Parts: sequence; structure tokens; C-alpha cells
Amino acid sequence: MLPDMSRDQQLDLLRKMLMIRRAEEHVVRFNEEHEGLIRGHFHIYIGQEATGVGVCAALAPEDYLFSTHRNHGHVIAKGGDPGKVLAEIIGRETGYCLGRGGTFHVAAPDLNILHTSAIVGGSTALASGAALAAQLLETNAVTVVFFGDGAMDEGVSYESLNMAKLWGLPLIFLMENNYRKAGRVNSGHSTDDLASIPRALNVETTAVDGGDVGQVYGVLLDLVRRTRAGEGPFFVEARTHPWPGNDGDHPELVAGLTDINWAWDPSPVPEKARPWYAEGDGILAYARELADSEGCDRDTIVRLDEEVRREADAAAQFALTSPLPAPEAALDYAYAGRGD
Ligand SMILES: Cc1ncc(C[n+]2csc(CCOP(=O)(O)OP(=O)(O)O)c2C)c(N)n1
Ligand SMILES: [Mg+2]
Repeated sequence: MLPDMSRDQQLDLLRKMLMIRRAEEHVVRFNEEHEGLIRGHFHIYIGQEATGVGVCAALAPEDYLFSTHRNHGHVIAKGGDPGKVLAEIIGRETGYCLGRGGTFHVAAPDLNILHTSAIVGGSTALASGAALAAQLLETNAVTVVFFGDGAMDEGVSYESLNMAKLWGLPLIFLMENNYRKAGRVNSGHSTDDLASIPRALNVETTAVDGGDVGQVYGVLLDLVRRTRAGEGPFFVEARTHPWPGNDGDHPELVAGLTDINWAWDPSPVPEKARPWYAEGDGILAYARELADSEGCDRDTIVRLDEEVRREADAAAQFALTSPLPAPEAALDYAYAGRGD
């Protein structure tokens, strides 16, 4: 379903989704091609771009966003600079958190992404605090907190849902249900319907196809409006189509770099990944839909992708050539104040 907006705005959604894909393809290659460049583990957002971009398109710049261990895509979707995101992922001084956050904690206060917690469920409480502040200060800002289905077995999620409902906070709980925990199929839940939990707390819930950017945008536009009008909180379950590259211990480009032409002919995709690219990839589906619509065509989409690829390549180069923070600056920003 094409989102109800101008053609330029529709193309801008595709541009953002492609930017997340292209930037994260670089992240996987950072890991594969440069040993030790990414310190520790990392997670990527490939396959869930339609959700992040659809949600952020419905937000105003002053709205708050909280994220998880899969934050890279959310930051770019809210308008983040891919160069600064990639630089942060590899701990460079030019990154959003001056290299102190790394892949798990990319935050961008200037975009109202105040803090990112990779503690599963942790952001739900932080987001409730931001929403409470907005309510008390009467700023009219809406807060959206992204989390995975795994966060629903953390106690803090229940407390956040409960308090948000009791206090009528301007907060949207956005669960990205990929039916996995960090790639592993093991729900750990005694319910098959995770949305029954917020329903039990009288929080209104809506399910969307997380691979359909138009649908996500349409639903969020309405919920954001209602949240601003004081009707919150709300809970959204975005059902995603898990990307097969996330199935192993580390993300892997199981089909190589995405070729935009697979939108029209997925036959060159390696067999084991072909069903996902043919049916599950929200980017290719949206590209197809746009190209089929009046006043647009395949060439426009292919050119847009080429442009995005060049920008993402430049962003990766920027990150790779940026310096690490100086060792003597290790303690800078570690303390908010010394109490004097
Ligand atoms: C409290 C806590 N326990 C365990 C972990 C280790 N861990 C990192 S990601 C993850 C699974 C998260 O699953 P989900 O929330 O569904 O997100 P997904 O990776 O599927 O997007 C776990 C258990 C953690 N970061 N925090
Ligand atoms: Mg999950």
C-alpha cells in the first residue's frame, strides 16, 4: 500500500530504507573484512527497514525515539547522518557519541534520541521517563520506544506499560516482532499472542505488517495524532519478515549486496535466500509498488538506489578514515559533574 503523501515524500521513504540497507551492508563488511574493527558483538536492522522508516515518517523532529541493540536503522530513519552512525559503530571520534557508545548505544540527542540501551527491555523505562517529562512540561512531544518481542519477557516492560497506562503517558510502545531473540527461534513466552499482555493492562493495541512501509506509516500517523491529543499510551505490534542473514552468530550477507533489480527478477538470488528477497523484503516490495504506480518507473528507482549507494560508500569511507578518540580523553564525558 503506497503511503498517502506526495510522490517526493514517497520516494524519500524509499531513499531512507535504502540508506539503512546500504549502510548496514557496510557494517557487515566492516566485520568481515577488517578484523577487530567492530569491538565485540553487533546487530543490524536489515529486513526491518520498513518499520523504522514508516514510524519515523509519522513523527515530528521534536518527538522522542528510544531504541535497542538494533538501533542503527532507527537513528538513520529519524534523520541521522549515516557517516556519523557508521563512525560511532566503529568507535570513532566523529561518531554520534564521539566513539564512546559503539554499535549498541548509538544515540543522537540533537534528533531527540536521548539514549539507547542494549539492555533488553531497558529502553521502555527510559522512554516512559521522557514521556512523563513531556507530559509534565506540556511540550506536546510524543515518545516512541522500539523493542523486540524478547523484551516482553522482561519485568521492566510490564512496569512501563502499567505506569504509562495509569498516568496516560504520551507514549507509543512499538514492538518489532521478528519471532526471534537475537536471531534465535526461542520465544521463551507462555503466550502465543504477545499483544494480549498490553491488552490485559487496557492499553489499546494494533498489529501491522512491519514489512509494509505504507501501512506502518498510515497506522502511526493516526496513533501519533491520538497520542498528541492525550489518548495514549498505545501498543503496536509490527510483524516483521526475519532476514535470513540474521540467523547465525553474526550477521552475514547471505545473498551478497542487495541488487535493486531483484525487485523485478529475484532469480539470481542464491536459492536459500530467494523466498525472502522475493516476498519478505519490504524494500524490494515497495520499490516494485512505486515503479508500478503512475508517474514513476523502474529507471527512477534504479537511479535513486545508485545515488544512495554512492552516499553510503562515502559515509563508510568517512567512518573508516576518522580517528579514534585520543587515549588521554578516555575519561572525558564519563561523569556528568564532580559535585563542586
Ligand atoms: C537484560 C538482557 N538480557 C540478555 C541480553 C542479551 N541479548 C541481547 S539481544 C537479545 C535478544 C533480544 O530479542 P528481541 O528483543 O526479540 O530482539 P531481536 O534481537 O529479535 O531484534 C538478548 C537476550 C541483553 N542485552 N539484555
Ligand atoms: Mg525478536
